[in-house]
Amino acid sequence: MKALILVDIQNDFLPGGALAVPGGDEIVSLANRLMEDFEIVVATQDWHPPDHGSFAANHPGKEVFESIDLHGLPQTLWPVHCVRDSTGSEFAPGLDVCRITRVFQKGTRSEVDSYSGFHDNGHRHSTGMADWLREQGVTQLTVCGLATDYCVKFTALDAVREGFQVTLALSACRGVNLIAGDVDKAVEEMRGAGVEIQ
Ligand code: VGL
Ligand code: ZN
Repeated sequence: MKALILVDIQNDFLPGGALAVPGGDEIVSLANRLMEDFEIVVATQDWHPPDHGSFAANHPGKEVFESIDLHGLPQTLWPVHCVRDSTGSEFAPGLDVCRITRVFQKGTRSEVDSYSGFHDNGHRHSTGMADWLREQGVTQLTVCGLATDYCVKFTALDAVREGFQVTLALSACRGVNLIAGDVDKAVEEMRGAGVEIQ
């Protein structure tokens, strides 16, 4: 059984959003088309409390995109984004949400960020997504969404670690490219880990 994972296709990651990913809106129609090929579609949502440790605003004197140590883990500081239950955290307009079988929310604990849809960045807490997928008999996963160099990458890498056969639908992904070349590096990292790049 195969499943599609839609990673963080949320308002704040679209142009005009708090943490806009260039071209993020372009993948909505592509994701809708992909969903037609899958019986099981799971979606992740970045879902932060207002006091989340990844927000620069919660670290007086620190700037957006600076890197800090957050309880022992390196953390890039982001603009306030995807605050739970806010407009910014809602799925992108036009996304065919009625085709989504299950939603998994991540980044819900203030003290640790979660780029992957499976685990937090410290690999201490699971979202339950891997077990749920296995319960459905899923062995193959296709991943698409935002952002290629953060949440898509870490979700795909964790999926491999969890034992799934993983394909990246690259045309239905967009990245942040904080540093030029980040997206290409992320794709090569995924390929090196055994992700099939499509
Ligand atoms: C993401 C940075 C911070 C993502 C989420 O969805 O890729 N990036 N939070
Ligand atoms: Zn986030």
